[in-house]
Amino acid sequence: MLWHLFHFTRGAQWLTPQRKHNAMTSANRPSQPIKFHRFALSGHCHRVELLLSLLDLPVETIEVNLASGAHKTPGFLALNPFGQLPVIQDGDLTLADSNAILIYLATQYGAEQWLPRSAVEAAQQQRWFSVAAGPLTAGPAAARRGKVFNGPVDMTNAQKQSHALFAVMDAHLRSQNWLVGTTVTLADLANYAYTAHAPEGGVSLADYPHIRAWLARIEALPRFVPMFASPVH
Ligand SMILES: N[C@@H](CCC(=O)N[C@@H](CS)C(=O)NCC(=O)O)C(=O)O
Repeated sequence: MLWHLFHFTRGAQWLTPQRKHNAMTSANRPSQPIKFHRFALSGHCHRVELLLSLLDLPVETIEVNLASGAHKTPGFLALNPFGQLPVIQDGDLTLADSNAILIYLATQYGAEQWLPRSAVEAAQQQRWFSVAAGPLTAGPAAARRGKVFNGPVDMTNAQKQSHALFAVMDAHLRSQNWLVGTTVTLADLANYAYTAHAPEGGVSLADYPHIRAWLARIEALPRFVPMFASPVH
């Protein structure tokens, strides 16, 4: 509790009064906890965990062990035929895909302030979702999968793609605090975990001061929760 209060006061400077209010209370609450199927070391899952926490929504977390193939069992494939995490179940709704889940939660639970309003900013947010599903996954997430999970990854290529992406992101964040517009949006949450944990894949963030400052701004948000850190070597 004290930890949350500390983060609330540290991060509140980035929020408008309405956002400060909504960061602590949701206009609309689910009648029962949202079931959240996840793997704790997955950055795709972390972005959902982060928004669930920022919105202070009730959650029942269901751990799915990727290592044992639990995501390819008939029971799990009935939830997501693509056999991937994360998945949420909210009442009668079953929904997969991390970025789709972010949009759903923000829209459904009265947290539109996380969504850009203008056509241009909505499009820019979508562009950063595409970055999260594209180069962020092919670069930093793949390099981390190779190092942390010994996955079959072309490390040279993944690390090279990571630095190409981070050079663009760092230049973008030189002149603005957030990826889209002037306040934090879902675009920032979608790109957070695999960027923050890139060093676990042998991709240093030392040359990207604007990215590091942006990560710190996200970590200062009220009710921020980190992803479990893996060793860097
Ligand atoms: N587009 C999906 C990708 C999710 C994804 O790649 N999840 C990984 C965990 S980080 C997974 O379930 N991998 C298992 C597999 O693809 O077999 C999303 O954004 O949710």
